[in-house]
Amino acid sequence: MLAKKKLYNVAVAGATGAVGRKMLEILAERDFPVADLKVLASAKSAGQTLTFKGNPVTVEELSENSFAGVDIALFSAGASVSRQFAPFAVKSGCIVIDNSSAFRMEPGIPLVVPEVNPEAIGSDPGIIANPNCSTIQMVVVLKPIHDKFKIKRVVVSTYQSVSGSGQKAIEELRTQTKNLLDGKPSKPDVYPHQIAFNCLPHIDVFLDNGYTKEEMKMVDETRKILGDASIQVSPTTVRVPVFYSHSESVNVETEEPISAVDVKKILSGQPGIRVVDNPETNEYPLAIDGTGRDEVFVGRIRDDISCKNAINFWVVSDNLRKGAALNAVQIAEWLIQKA
Ligand code: NAP
Ligand code: 12T
Repeated sequence: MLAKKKLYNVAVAGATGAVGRKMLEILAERDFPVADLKVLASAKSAGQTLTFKGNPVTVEELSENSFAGVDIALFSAGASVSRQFAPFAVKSGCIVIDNSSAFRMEPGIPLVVPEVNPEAIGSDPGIIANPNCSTIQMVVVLKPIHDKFKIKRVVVSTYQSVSGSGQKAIEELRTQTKNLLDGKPSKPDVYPHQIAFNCLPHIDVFLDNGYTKEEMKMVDETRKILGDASIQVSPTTVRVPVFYSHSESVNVETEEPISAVDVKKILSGQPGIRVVDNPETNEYPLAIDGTGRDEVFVGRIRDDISCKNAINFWVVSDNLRKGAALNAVQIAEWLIQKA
């Protein structure tokens, strides 16, 4: 376990990326007790300057020797980088909080959303995995429902923003939109098709069962986080031309009788959740309202008219914050609180 200290040495691997930059921002805004901060990225960024609490920090190339003296390492440089370097970080005695999909489903590696299953961290973690962004915002809402009504089946469709696929994708939506509005052609690069003015039912790679890897992450990670392999999950993950925040339409069928009225009540008091559900005044969660906020927003909570013991809802959260950087920093906060 982490030794108790006043201040901790922290490293961010992938610090120049969309998630890494957000990690620096959130560490600063929550006043995480940082002694020394190492910002790590690929060789091409070494020497660049990032800002932390108003001070310049120089990017270093990530290497096997980056972690000497580091207490906590936040990784968000992709799965292959995590696979290559996280073991060296652990060997140097630091705790790794990994944002990639590399270790999430490994038995013995905790997969953690602090509002849902902080106990999974245990007493001696080496690597702690941060779940996929789409899974995080869904399980924050599913957990109190599961505890009370026991979930049998979840059918979910996602409306995922381009920031989920990184800095280059944000740029692609911006330039493609501008070019097309200016009547100029614009070739897709990050995505296999035009993303501006379009919806792509394809996130991550296709698997043999016809689902995408992003969809199967939602299936497997939901079961692992909620600790119940019997929960049936059928996702369709869709990329939409939105810059920040993912939205999801979720249908949940439960063992016990459930009603929208009960669910609204139960969700209202939960940490990390904000119910926004006033159809009479056109109030429901919106991607543009969720952006820059920490909570998971839920609305359109209603009984499923087609099925007994089932409800529908709409859930929105900032994928770079709760879906990635904020959740990772909250895990780090849990560690130092327990140290
Ligand atoms: P991004 O904007 O493309 O940033 C990628 C980062 O990784 C950059 O800092 C990049 O450094 C660094 N990097 C790439 N190859 C590297 C290497 N060989 N050695 C060292 N650093 C390297 O992507 P992003 O959106 O921030 O996502 C980063 C990763 O976080 C993703 O691949 C994914 O695994 C994870 N992620 C997780 C969630 C989640 O759901 N929890 C959400 C989004 C992303 P340079 O600038 O030097 O290239
Ligand atoms: N393909 O961390 O493209 O597993 O939005 C997160 C986001 C993978 C992940 C995306 C992805 C992850 C995306």
